[in-house]
Amino acid sequence: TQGKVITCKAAVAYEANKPLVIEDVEVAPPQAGEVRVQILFTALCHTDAYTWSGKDPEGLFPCILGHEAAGIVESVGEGVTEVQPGDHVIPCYQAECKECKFCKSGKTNLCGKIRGATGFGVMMSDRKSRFSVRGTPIYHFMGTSTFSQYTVVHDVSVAKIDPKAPLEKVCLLGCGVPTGLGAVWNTAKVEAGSSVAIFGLGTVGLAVAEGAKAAGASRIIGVDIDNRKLDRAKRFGVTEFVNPKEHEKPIQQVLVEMTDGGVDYSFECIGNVSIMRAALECCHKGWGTSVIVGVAASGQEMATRPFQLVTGRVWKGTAFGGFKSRSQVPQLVDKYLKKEIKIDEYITHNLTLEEINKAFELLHGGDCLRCVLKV
Ligand code: NAD
Ligand code: AHE
Ligand code: ZN
Repeated sequence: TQGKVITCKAAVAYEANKPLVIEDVEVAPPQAGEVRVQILFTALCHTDAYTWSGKDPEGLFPCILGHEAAGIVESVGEGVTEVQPGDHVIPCYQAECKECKFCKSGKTNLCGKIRGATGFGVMMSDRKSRFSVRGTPIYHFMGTSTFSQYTVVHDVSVAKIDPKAPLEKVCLLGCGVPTGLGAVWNTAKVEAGSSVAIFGLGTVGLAVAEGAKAAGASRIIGVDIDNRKLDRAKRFGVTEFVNPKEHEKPIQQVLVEMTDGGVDYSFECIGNVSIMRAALECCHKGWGTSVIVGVAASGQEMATRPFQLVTGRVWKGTAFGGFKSRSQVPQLVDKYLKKEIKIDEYITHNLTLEEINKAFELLHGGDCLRCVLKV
């Protein structure tokens, strides 16, 4: 297949909110600096649903969504040295080139090398797509497009992992689990003995709880409007549960009263701008730090009294939990193999690529954390 167009199955999003269509898609060979990957397993993340909803300013249609996956390198383009056919890999929507000013800064995991192309659904070299259906180009998504049996990614967007790792599990290390763990370990840098509040107990919020427990947090307060989240959250380290619907007072006031002035760290894992405000305002005066993880729709803006920051609270955000993707995803795979981090516990459903529309329905159902599709 090397150097040839591959025809395979992929789920194409033709329009916002219209069911995805399983199509025979042509996938062009990788050009210089690109890698063609056979995707074996992909999960769905709420960010896929967000872009599909039409609210993402970078959402382009028709496209192939998907960014939490694992697979095997099928072929590589000219000049690619770090992976070769047969390598087991996780595509990384946050690239790491190790050369750009972002990568060299030591201050961020964001990479600038190809971000200018991925937001436009194309590859960097010729600003074209490698996907087409009956001659019509189909846009890439987040530089990954994993809802396809084969995809083409930039070489700076692929992490080579231990071939012993089960791909049907470690696909989750493409997004949600690292995002939550890293928000705690890299972005907030939670210390032992800290109090933590987590708004939203989906996969990302539960991974925050897991990370906070590992960091030795003394109180881990889960906040969710769905009481069914409670039992599960305890298994991930949540020590107390608050449902804002069961309180008359604003939720920030409830938390401030519970914690003698506020929590040391809070995490917004929903994507709701009024909860982002609550998450900041439930932090302790003088030092409390709030981390925004949730993605809010186009046009949404946050507000708070500047006095909240003047009096020492800190507002931060995180992408992929601050992990440098190519360097650190393989380390997370090793941690899973050593049973130091959970993955299996986040997988509540397993389906096939053909059943992807059902998988999106499950994602909105409340019981589902991650649904892994066999591609
Ligand atoms: P999810 O939908 O599974 O979890 C959200 C949780 O929030 C649910 O349990 C829901 O019941 C709860 N919730 C909804 N409204 C609420 C409210 N008003 N108050 C309290 N709880 C409420 O989603 P997820 O997959 O865990 O992702 C969470 C968010 O993180 C999404 O916005 C996603 O796009 C974003 N995300 C960001 C990054 C990043 O790098 N920054 C990475 C992955 C996901
Ligand atoms: N196009 C979206 C961007 C949404 C966003 O912030 N994405 C996160 C990852 S979410 C993964 O589930 C991210 O990494 N952002 C940094 C980046 O470079 O995109 C919008 O709303 O504009
Ligand atoms: Zn995601």
